[in-house]
Amino acid sequence: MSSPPEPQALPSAPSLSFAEDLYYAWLADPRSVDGSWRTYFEGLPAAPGAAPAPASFPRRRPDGAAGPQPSAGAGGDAAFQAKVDRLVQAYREYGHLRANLDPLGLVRPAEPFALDAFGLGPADLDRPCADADGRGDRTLRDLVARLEETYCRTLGVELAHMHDQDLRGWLEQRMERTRNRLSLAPDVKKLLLRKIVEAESLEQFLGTKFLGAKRFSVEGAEGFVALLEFLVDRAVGHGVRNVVIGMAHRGRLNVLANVVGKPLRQIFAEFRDNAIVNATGGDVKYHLGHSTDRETPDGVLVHLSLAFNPSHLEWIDTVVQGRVRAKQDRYHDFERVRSLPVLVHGDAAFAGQGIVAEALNMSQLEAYGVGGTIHVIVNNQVGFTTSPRDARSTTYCTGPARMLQIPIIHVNGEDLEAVAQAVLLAADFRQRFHRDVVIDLWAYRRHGHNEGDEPSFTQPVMYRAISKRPTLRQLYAEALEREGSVTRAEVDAMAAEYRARLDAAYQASAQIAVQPGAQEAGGFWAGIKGGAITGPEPETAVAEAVLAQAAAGLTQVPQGFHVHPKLAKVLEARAEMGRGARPLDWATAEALAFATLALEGRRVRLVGQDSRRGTFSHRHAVLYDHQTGTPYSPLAHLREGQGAVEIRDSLLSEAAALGYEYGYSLEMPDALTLWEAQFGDFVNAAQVIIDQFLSSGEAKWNRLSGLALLLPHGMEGQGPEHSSARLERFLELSVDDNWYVVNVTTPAQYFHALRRQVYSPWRKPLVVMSPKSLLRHPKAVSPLGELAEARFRPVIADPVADPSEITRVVLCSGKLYFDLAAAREAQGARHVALIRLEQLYPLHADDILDAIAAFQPGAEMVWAQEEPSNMGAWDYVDLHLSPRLPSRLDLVSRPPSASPASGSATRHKLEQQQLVAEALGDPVPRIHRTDTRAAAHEH
Ligand SMILES: Cc1ncc(C[n+]2csc(CCOP(=O)(O)OP(=O)(O)O)c2C)c(N)n1
Ligand SMILES: [Mg+2]
Repeated sequence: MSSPPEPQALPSAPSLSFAEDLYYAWLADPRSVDGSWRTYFEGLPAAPGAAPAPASFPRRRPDGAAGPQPSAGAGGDAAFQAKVDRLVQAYREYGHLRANLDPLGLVRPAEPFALDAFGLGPADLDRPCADADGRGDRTLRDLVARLEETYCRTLGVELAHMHDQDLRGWLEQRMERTRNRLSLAPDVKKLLLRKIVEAESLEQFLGTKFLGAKRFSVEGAEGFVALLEFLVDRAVGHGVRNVVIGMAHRGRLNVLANVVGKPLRQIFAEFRDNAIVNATGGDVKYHLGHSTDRETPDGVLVHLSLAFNPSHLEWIDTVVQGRVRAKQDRYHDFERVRSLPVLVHGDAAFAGQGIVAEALNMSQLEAYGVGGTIHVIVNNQVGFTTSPRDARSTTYCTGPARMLQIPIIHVNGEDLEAVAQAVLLAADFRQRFHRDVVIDLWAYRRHGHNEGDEPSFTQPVMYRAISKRPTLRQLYAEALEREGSVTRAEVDAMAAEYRARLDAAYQASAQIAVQPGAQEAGGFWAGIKGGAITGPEPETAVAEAVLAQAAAGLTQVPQGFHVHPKLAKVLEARAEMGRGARPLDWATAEALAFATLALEGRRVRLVGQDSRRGTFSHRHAVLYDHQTGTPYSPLAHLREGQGAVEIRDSLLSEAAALGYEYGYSLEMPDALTLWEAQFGDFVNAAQVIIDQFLSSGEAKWNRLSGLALLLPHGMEGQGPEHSSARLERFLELSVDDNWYVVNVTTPAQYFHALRRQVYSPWRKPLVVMSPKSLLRHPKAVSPLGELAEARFRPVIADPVADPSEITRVVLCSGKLYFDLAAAREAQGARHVALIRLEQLYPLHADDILDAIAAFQPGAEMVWAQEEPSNMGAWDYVDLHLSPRLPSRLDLVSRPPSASPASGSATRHKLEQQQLVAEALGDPVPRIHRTDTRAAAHEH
């Protein structure tokens, strides 16, 4: 099938949108375009003397005027042409419903369009007409044939949801001019066949050598492996040099072996389970990732990574996107065209998991753009045992993607030329428009969900059809043989050659031990490590002169920038703090942490809900011109050549947003990456990212992240959902130095904790129970000197005047300290010492013991927390610290509760007063029971 001839060569090689703009300018006034373009447009095959036929919908025009009205076609009959235009539009919008997509033939295409529904009849077929693009087919019959081929063969493209006419027009032109078909050269066909042979052979080999082992075979969708290979090739042709792939279980081993190039012997060793007992637990083979540099046939090097991922379907999506963003930032890929995220989805997962919609919604946001993600859905028309009718309410599994101005390309996975066209369209669209694109590859699943599963219990009809279906390798090899592109002997040789590789690798695999993927070393990873954290706290102090420079920068705005009158005072106060004229508050210490890192050339990225201003209106890291609304961030303009500082508001998501920053941090071990929750309470909307990635990523995959989580935490009478970041859950997951959990009490401590993320050799996530009331608490301040001299202190001892007076030691953490200190002062309770556990994990028990060593051995010991006894740090402290203390540790807390806090501010106050009094040993009558340990045990 050849494409229609071009009318004549374009005068130069412009971008299509430029040409389109010129075209509309020419329509409005032919003299407005220069001579060669005028000649070109005049030569377009429209009716002589008439303007070229218009699009069947009003296109966006440069001057904003309405599009041209339906005009006479070649036959000079405007009414007829209008009917033709409607027919064209129907093909464009609904043609995909008629495409033959299901290789099993069980999902039938819709009925052909009836000409009479458009007021047309058979007699019209031989009438001359113009198509909607003004390029002209000779007759309606020609036009219909072209539209049938374009939209209704084995490729169906959804674009009716696209109202951006520039994008849509480009797609329509691309598809209609090529009839949506790519004629493949014989060597490309052979390459695709080779991939299919490899895909099938690997699965069959695994199936026989490791009988009954789960491998989540790609069989039934082998075309996917060819698709991915072709996609990488096409992307490289567009200048892409980094491809990061995120995908679930199905076909993963095949992608690892046959696309990403993980050595087969390593994969077989994992099947043999030659595990060596190592410190970390590792992961199952079909979750492991791999990276490699591959050379394309043209000699171009491309870096391919398949991300490690958990079972949780779709939760890898934004992790991959965050990684790609970081690569783009690091390599100054400002157009975001040299690194490409490819996300591979299952049909049930794409339709079902809400994080997909979150990820799609992020795609055009400045904070998150990656220049477009290419999504590929391996649509085997079933999810475990669940049929599409029970898995989604949308026509296609791609329903959620219709929210974007992007094409959704449905393709029959057994027609490899259509698959190749789908890839071409997708890659070209992404590179040109920097938007996502979706390929829905229709296929089937030859076996059950896994290889031990019986699929005919639930899908008997489908599996009868599958059992009769020849494999894609058979079908494609036969087709190529028939057309003479390949001989039977060549196919046999391909298979034999690959089989020999499989056999050799299998032999070699017996001697290989399985180890978790090695963490990267060298380059920006040099000196960075995982594992046990040892030694003293790293140097994080900053010379006063640098602090002064940083502080001065924080308050600078460009000439003519109108600072909000109220913020002018805030900036002035910050300047004073920077000069040491008044103590530092929380926001200024944070800004100084960011600024000093930036001055030292480090990158800082903070994204969270309303983080630019700060939920509690304390940060003001980005200022808005009071007259124009233009944003300006002094942090980003401290000096030439500083590290980039990017502080952005996130979309209203926790799951996708946190996953994204985690991904970013994986690629930026030399930067400070932070994510902030609105209130810490909402972080549980991202629990999967915490459980599956942050806490366990090092143990499972040896992947290191230094992401900092800012989770506003603390009881201030704001109710059950504005009080608790669920400290207890983080502590429950704390083991093997997998992260830091802090609940610090001073701005200086916060400053050092943030800088430690970059200057410690250990790269670990940091969970900050960040404060709300302390942001403005007059006592929660630090002298500038604490930034210039000290370093992070996991424990803050109490420098009481006379240690021998102490009969009661209260251990606490976070903001409660200030309530206790105020009450102690008010009561003149000189017998009470307050020791602050600034870092709960890793717990520095020795420092705590040092802090109490000076006191009398028989002193009472209390753990005081604001949280109910079944929450907060109590269980953790009791388990890990109590056994090491010289005397019994008692608990003072709120009583156990299903909800973190009361809805009544009054009750909160009463509870807090009682709690504080009891912590200090004041035997006040209580409204509630306080022997909460006993109470907890009674239940
Ligand atoms: C978040 C999540 N929920 C449930 C599961 C269990 N699960 C594993 S595979 C699967 C079906 C997936 O179907 P689909 O997305 O169509 O992929 P396929 O297996 O068909 O390739 C389910 C429900 C999971 N892995 N992740
Ligand atoms: Mg499926």
